[in-house]
Amino acid sequence: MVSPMTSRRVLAIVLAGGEGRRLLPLTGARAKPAVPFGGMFRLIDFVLSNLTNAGFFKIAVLTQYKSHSLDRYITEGWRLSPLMGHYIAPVPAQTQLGPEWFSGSADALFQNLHLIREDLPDHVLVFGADHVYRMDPEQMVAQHVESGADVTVAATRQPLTLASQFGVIETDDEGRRITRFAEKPENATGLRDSPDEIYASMGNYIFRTQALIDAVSADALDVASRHDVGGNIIPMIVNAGRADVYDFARNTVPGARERERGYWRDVGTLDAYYAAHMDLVAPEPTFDLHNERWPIRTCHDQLSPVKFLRGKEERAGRVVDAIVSPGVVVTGDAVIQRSVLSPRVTVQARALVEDTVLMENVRVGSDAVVRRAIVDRNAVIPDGARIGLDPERDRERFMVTDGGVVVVGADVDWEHAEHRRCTGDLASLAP
Ligand code: ADQ
Repeated sequence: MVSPMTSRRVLAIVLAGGEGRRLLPLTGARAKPAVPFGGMFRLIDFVLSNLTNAGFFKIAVLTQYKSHSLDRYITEGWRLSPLMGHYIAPVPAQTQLGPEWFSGSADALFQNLHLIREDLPDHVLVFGADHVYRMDPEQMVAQHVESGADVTVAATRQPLTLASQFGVIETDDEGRRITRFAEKPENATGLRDSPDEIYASMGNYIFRTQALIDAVSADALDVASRHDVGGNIIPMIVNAGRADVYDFARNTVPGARERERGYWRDVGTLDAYYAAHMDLVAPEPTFDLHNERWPIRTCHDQLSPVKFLRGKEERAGRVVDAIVSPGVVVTGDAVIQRSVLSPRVTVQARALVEDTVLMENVRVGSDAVVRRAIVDRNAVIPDGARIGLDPERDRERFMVTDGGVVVVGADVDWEHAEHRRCTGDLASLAP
């Protein structure tokens, strides 16, 4: 693919093999990039939308962990016309140099160097698949091409308290060249102009092709390496070559409100995942899924329109500050606020759903209360159940995060004993 602004040949590689342990139970049966987000989307939709909106249509998606449904989703949902050489192709692990799975993200790149050699790009975009944001990658490519750096790393300011979750970047006085890169350091110091913040790598990189080939090939020979892009490849280039930073705060996309500028969320933990959903339903959302000029695309089966039905009492329900997906049915007098309802959710009469994320095909019974919760797909909340009101009782039955969010696993059904094994005595939840 020729970059529209710089006329350079560019290949995009999306790293989508993350296991997402800290998102369990949501990643129990699916890869992290396949985790649903915002009702209609999956996490991988954000990076693929950003790349294709910017005109990058040659994308290899490296998958690994629980990749079956992710591979199918990409193949069926994100298929591009092969005309003009366009493709978005999943590349599962285990298909390349022998039977081993990739041991780390750098190893995944090393095992797929043939993709790069076949395509002969000038530059390779290596982007993560787990983040919620809008970005025009073309603006980063333009800086990278102009500077001649071996690698350019996208970066954003994050709280110092989160330093151990990120690659932390130190730069020269101009704020351009990376002088130090520490992957997930335990003791980081804050920025000079803002001591409570660090400059964090977003896990999105652009490499000069030969610099990438040299770095991952050298890393593959290093038996002590963890074969990790952030942990090994970037520090190697910082020490031996030229690594620059791209300040994400400068990036703009058409149609986005000013308050969305710099919005980027690593939804790697359940609390972060929940908080990013609450950003969507805030009265003035910091991230708005509606933007026809930079759409986030997704793929779904045909779904019926949303239905709001009158209950027996002839009173209508109330839905405010909520995202309601197609196929949802809300019956009489139910109240839904500050919540995200995914496709085919059913909410029965007089139920209260508040500050909650309901995934696909969840059923909330009549008179049930669900508050500050994430409910995974197909779960059935019985009539009159109480979730999110009594932390002690919730902890007996479900996972409750440090931030106090109750997480109800997929396929939970109070009616069927076999599910009690993983979720406790669900039957006792009903009054
Ligand atoms: P992490 O997200 O913790 O930190 P990692 O688990 O390697 O790093 O995931 C990075 C990306 O690579 C994700 O999209 C993941 O799905 C994917 N991935 C991981 N292992 C893979 C494999 N073997 N094959 C294919 N894909 C794989 C990284 C950087 C930090 C940075 C944060 C930002 O290392 O420096 O700050 O991202 O979130």
